[in-house]
Amino acid sequence: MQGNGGCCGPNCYQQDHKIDEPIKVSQPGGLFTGRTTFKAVLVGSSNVGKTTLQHRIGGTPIDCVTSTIGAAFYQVTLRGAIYENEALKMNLWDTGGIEKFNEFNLSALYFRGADFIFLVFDLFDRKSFIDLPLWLENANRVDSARRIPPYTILIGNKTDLETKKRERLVTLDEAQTFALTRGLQYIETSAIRNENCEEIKELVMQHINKTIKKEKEKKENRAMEKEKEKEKEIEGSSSLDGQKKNK
Ligand SMILES: Nc1nc2c(ncn2[C@@H]2O[C@H](COP(=O)(O)OP(=O)(O)O)[C@@H](O)[C@H]2O)c(=O)[nH]1
Ligand SMILES: [Mg+2]
Repeated sequence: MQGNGGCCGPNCYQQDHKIDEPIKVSQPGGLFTGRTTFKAVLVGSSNVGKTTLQHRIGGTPIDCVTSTIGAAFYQVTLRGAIYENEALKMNLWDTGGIEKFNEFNLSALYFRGADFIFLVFDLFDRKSFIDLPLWLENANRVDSARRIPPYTILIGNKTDLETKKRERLVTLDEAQTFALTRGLQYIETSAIRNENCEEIKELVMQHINKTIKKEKEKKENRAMEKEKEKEKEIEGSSSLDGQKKNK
């Protein structure tokens, strides 16, 4: 999955960052337990700050293989992982700018198996907020058959532009209501000033930890139910034995 020199697209920084070890990319989607790699995709209108956010979140850039869909991803290490000895990785995909020409129509390959969607809008570009449902529709349309829907974090970007003289064009209340009614997590950032960008990773970690915990509880409950059923069966058969002996 690594780059091999000169074939990289506009988002490739391979020359600047040398990758020494082959990077394992495990299959995304499905249960979180036992997984070490997760997939996240940046979505939203052009110019809202997706690429800047990707750079802020950081990681090792990986490219080339993705040139067919005009996208690139960074492999980000997640700290505070639930597995003590194993670092979790998040492959964070950027659109590579194709949303400019292909609005609300990012390819299925881009979304396939995404565990997280970072849905970005610009607090000073009203249209980028109005268009959010169309981006959500795009994401759901291409991957509607999946069992576990991706966890979506709505990101209102460019908080730094707010001054006494210049008011934001999307209020906090509006954005929070939008997120709440659709079950999304909401966060505001300034990618340019690197404010609140680390918190996105924290939200991701929190969700991973929560999901793994839930999966564990579910598994334990199922095991307990099986145990109870077994006990019932044994009780049933031993009372039958007793009846036979009494005869
Ligand atoms: N003031 C401000 N500008 C930003 C911020 N994030 C990105 N930009 C600028 O917005 C423009 C578009 O950013 P870019 O990351 O390319 O957006 P994309 O098209 O969504 O990938 C660039 O000029 C960035 O420097 C931010 O938080 N604050
Ligand atoms: Mg971009």
